[in-house]
Amino acid sequence: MRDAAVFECHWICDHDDLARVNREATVGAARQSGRRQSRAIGLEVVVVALCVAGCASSSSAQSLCTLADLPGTAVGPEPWCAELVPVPDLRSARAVLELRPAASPFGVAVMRDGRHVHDVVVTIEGLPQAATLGAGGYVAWVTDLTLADAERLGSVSNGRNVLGRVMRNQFRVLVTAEPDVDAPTRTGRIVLRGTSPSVKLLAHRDVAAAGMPGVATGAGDHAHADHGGVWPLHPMDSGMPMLPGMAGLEPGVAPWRPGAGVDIDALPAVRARTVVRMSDGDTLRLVAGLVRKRIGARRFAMYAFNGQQPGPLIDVAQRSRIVVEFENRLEQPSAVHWHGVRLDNRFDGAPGVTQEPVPPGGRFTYEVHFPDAGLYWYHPHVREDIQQDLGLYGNMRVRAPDSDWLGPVHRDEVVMLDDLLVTETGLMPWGREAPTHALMGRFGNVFLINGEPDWTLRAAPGEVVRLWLTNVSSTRIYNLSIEGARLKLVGGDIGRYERESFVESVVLAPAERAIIDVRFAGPGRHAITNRVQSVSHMLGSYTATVDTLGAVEVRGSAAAAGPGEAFEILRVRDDVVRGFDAFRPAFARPVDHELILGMDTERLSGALLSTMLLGYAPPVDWNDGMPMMNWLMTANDVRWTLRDPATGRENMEIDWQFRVGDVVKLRLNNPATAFHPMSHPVHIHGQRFVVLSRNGTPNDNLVWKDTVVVGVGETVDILLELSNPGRWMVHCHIAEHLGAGMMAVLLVK
Ligand SMILES: [Cu+2]
Repeated sequence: MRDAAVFECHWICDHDDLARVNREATVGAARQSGRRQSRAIGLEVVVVALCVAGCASSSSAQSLCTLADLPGTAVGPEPWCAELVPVPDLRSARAVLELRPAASPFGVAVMRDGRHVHDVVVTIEGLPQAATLGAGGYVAWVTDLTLADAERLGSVSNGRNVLGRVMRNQFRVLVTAEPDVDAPTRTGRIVLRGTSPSVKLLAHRDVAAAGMPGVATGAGDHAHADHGGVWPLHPMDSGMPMLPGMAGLEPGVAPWRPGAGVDIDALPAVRARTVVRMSDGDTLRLVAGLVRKRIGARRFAMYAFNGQQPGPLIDVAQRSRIVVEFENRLEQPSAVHWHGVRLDNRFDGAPGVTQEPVPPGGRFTYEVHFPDAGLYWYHPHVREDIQQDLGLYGNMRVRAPDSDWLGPVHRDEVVMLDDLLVTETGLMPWGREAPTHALMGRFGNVFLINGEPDWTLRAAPGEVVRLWLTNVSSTRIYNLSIEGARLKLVGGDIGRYERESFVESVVLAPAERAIIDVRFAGPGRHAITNRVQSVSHMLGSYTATVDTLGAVEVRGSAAAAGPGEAFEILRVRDDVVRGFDAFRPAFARPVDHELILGMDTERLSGALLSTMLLGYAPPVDWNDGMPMMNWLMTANDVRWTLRDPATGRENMEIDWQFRVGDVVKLRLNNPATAFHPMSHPVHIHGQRFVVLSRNGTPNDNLVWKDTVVVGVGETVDILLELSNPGRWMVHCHIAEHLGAGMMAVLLVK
């Protein structure tokens, strides 16, 4: 079983270190972006202020958020920290609010409806004895923005106060002097008050559109008509207004759709996925080509493997080796990457790193071996923003020798989650020369489960179905739940969790996997939903949003009892726990390497930089809160970066070298001070890692992973086992960020 002392030690030794590193990263990022700003728009004053705040000494080393020397300056990473200001006659008092993400097996703690779950810490100094104000003591409250709906957080005093849990989008925190310190309702005078960082979601509408990316279109004169089409209007969410100056703009690349000049009726109709059960040594022919697909009343030319969306489900036994003869019948070069599989480097399918791209009409033979049981997937590693989005994705399910590896269920369903961006006139075109949507990634407006817009699962009352989930979207993070069903989380990217847990929703970032057992109760039709709190950067507001992904029809006679009884038991997987034991001594080791996630702003105009500076970045991007700006920005306009702070090198300039057998601690730092900070799902090829901590809070339920989402203002420490020799990519799995340069290579000798 797990050694609590190791975690305790890890927690304590990491915490001081983390507060320091976070401040340094903040300062570093401010300095770096500051150099660029100064050249572009001369905002030295802002930079100096940021640096002073970042350099301020900590009065509470245990906290991420610190009482700064100057009032009104930054007190820590923006989405997690805010200042509480005193009322005028108590100027000596100061306080800082810290929101700590609650523990979650997904790393992102949200309610079923998408509200983030925070543990609140308030650090206070300089409050006078309550009696001097005629009060019995001080109490902290959380209220809505109008000060109504006050909810008691707890009594507080000078020092660090760990308070209750808050699940609100935007809120205020008050400290009052109460006659009765145990009072359940607020009657005393306010002494300190502040707002959640999310209140800073300022309206962009006040900013002129002069600095927008993109090029102006002439009325009726479409500059790119020769390239097979024109840019249609970008679909907009209702309630997501467009800036006045943006209506006449389009991205600075040509629009592109597949199948130009091809008669759509001559294309084969897309087929449903088949299961291909393969034994050691078997060969699969895998052909990427065009298909005709119908969604609603419309038909589109799309891509598919072997004519199927998703591509064939490869079902293999652990430790087997298969041969895949890939043929590219697309209009563009391609290659196949075997995501999460610790295979031989030369078959990793990373063009420019492990192989040349396969030209149209070309072939490549892959040998894939499967050392780990679990759920994996394959997709092209060339223009993922186009090829993966058009339907080139499929799963591999790797069976463990132990038939009871995951426990009994009635049956299994392998489920791929996707979203597709569709306009009035067809699929929204992609950028020919470079990806569009380079800011936030391309969010779709039609949801697909296993390629279908109206996927329906049939189940019996009491049935337990194991869902093997993969998120194949370009950028969308899901918060999935199923009405009328209970969910038990058993597995993640690479195998099982140490401990099974009941969850009310499943958070899945691009390329992540989850294995959940779902128990259905009474008969009826139940929606499979994605529930999030959507942000509008234009309005500065949050909206509860429910996307319906599919449905479950529960009917017929009740399912056999056995799996239903097993469902109620939460098992601790001792063999998984023991498997981590060899690595536990390394959990507390110093950080070996660090990557800072950010954006290079060299190519941006000064006016655009100034609009970005005003925004608030939520810790996780659940929706496209600025669809026009996002669409117009291409990978020619922005460059996303992984930066090694030790050398200053970025992306493909990074040349880290390791030896097989090395176990290294890698720190992924996503400073809130970056320009347009955004959550990034970071993927490492051909190896496995375990998430140790987020902002210093240790992970208490381990699972091997290959992809981890790093929220804005977050520092995620991972322990990376380098078991597999070769040149391996590390990159953001948002297709448009990868297309905008956010990648590096690790050499393992
Ligand atoms: Cu990214």
